[in-house]
Amino acid sequence: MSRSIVQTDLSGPQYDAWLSYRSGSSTRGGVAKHAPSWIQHIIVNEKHEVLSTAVAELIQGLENIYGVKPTVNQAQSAQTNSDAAPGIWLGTWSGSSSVAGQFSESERTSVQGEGYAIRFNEELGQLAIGSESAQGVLYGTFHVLRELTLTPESSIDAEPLESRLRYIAEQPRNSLRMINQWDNVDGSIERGYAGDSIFYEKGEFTRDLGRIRDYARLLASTGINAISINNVNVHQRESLFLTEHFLGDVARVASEFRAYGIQLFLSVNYASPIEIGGLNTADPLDEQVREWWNVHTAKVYAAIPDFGGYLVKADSENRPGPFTYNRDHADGANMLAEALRPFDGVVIWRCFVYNCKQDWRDRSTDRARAAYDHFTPLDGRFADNVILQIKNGPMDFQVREAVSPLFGAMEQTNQVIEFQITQEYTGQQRHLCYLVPQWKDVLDFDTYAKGEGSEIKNIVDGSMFNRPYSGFAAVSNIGSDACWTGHPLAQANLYGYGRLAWNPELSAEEIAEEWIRLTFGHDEEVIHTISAMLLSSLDIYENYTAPLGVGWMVNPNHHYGPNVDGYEYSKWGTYHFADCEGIGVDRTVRSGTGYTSQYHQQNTDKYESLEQCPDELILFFHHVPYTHVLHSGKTVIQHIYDTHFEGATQATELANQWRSLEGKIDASIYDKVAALQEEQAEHSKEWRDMINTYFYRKSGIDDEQGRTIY
Ligand code: GCV
Repeated sequence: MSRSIVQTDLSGPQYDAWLSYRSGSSTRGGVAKHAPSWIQHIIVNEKHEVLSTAVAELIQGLENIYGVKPTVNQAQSAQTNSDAAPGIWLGTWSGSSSVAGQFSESERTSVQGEGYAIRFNEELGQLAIGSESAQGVLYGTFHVLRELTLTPESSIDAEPLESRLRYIAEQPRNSLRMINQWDNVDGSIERGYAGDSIFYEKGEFTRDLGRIRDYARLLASTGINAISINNVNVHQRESLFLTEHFLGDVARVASEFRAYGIQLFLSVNYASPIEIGGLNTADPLDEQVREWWNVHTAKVYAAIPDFGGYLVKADSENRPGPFTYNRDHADGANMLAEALRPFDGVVIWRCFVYNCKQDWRDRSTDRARAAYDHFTPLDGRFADNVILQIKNGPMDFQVREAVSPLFGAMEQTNQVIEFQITQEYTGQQRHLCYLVPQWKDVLDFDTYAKGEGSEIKNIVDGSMFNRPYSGFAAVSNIGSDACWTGHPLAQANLYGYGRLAWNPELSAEEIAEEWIRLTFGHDEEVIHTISAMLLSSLDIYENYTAPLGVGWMVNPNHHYGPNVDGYEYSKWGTYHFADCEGIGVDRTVRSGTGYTSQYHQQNTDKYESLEQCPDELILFFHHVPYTHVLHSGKTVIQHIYDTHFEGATQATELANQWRSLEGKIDASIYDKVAALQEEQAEHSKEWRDMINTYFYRKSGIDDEQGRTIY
């Protein structure tokens, strides 16, 4: 039976993902006898769409976990429910005195907005889930369901469930927790590796809103509260999303997400006034252009009163932008901000702006420098409702690159960090690559913007510079595939992203274990094996692909598979500069592009110095001979050989680890992952051999261990 609330053809554990709740029930024989009495009644005394969602989720979850369908007393006056009645009480502070009464005033004020508090009152047999907002109640509800699923049968006796729920209070660390879809209206997904779009088909919006709603519940269960539903590369037809032609469809999708507390955004084409408005300019200072945006924005809000705002990719990779009119990005963003302000909307303006028509002979232009050079001079000029969206690194979502120096460089500007959940450069959901450890490294990076302790997580949560808007955005990895993400274990990245956006202090290990238990249950061997696979996967992928932070080395356009010189002589600015003497990009101030100076002093010093630069980024910052000795004691060339042999061996081990779980995992998931791990093991050998042979021929230096290099 599908766990989905709405009817859909898709069903089963792949589709249900971490919301199957079957891990709780599968360990129970005679489920109902373990159901505590308080789960049998749900009491809610307010009418609110999101509270109704919370109730529906509770019913579905409890039924799956305990085999008992709770009764619901909904939207009745408080008098008809005795305040002493046992059950699960849901409500907001202002709407439900019964729920509010379970918490002290200081407990209530300690959780604001989307934060929530949970209390189990043993005497009354009541579980109260309360918040200032309906969204908060929904998040609290998902927390309770998670807790119920995460409590294995064996530990229920040891630690009663009720004591785990005695008092919980959570507050999201980031106000914006956003997903970006790169879906096109023709049904394709730019950099999508899990089937077609669930939003569009053949130039129109899908009629299958059920699948969209199921996506909304997955996202909301991890704490996501915003989504942009179309590709940042906005083509002609998607530009029409702002018009009557499509606004009804956009509004229908918005209402699916609204039910789960998720606000809808659109990516917009900067040149819309020309492309669909009939004007001959998109100059941000032109009165007609400004008026065009004002009028169209008002129409969007007429259709969707709680619309979030616009996401914009401008002057980037051949997309139009204010540069055409000799205006800067503050002029462009502020024009849209003005149109959105009356409705409390925001502009999310991407900083992925660089010269994509470079010449490899030109050693002074450095793509890594571009975002900082373009945007830092504009600090203080952006309207309050503009947020800059900055990729985690200065290049483009490589398996290893430095962190963007823009974080901490613009004290008067709202910033969100952009991650890529879709695995464009990290194996395209054909290879296993759990990305949470990479994101953690970035978030924990100390920028020194205000001295020691100025980690990126404290900048993007808005606290360091006291910014009104802050948070996370990430490119989604889902599509129409039955398991959503192509590789079933890639669900862990979507789950992990949401959990980290809510609480960046969670560890990669904690998130992995939580996801495994929710998805696969509590068998210790399953948990141990999958956890080991996930946690080693990023290093393994790095081992057999581009070495030491230099990046790329992929086939052009589709970006899958090895091609060392694939981008070396092209215009994209993604060079490794390998010759017979050495390899790497000199980004030092002393002799290179000067990129290292974009960091605060402590980091500039670290990266500028060959001695201090960490091994894993040495080729990102320095051009060195193959005989350069790393901190590890190995030469660069020997490191390349060793990691590539090791990486391919490790990829084979991943396949073996998975095979050891046969019979312990749902067969459809088992088979799918087994096939993918075999493929990864094969493809890692191709990477190994292409890279090793290339550098053997370039350097003429033998492998110390005399292994086969073709
Ligand atoms: C949506 C990279 C990707 C593009 C993507 C771009 C971006 O260049 O290859 O597909 O475009 O990043 O982030 O805008």
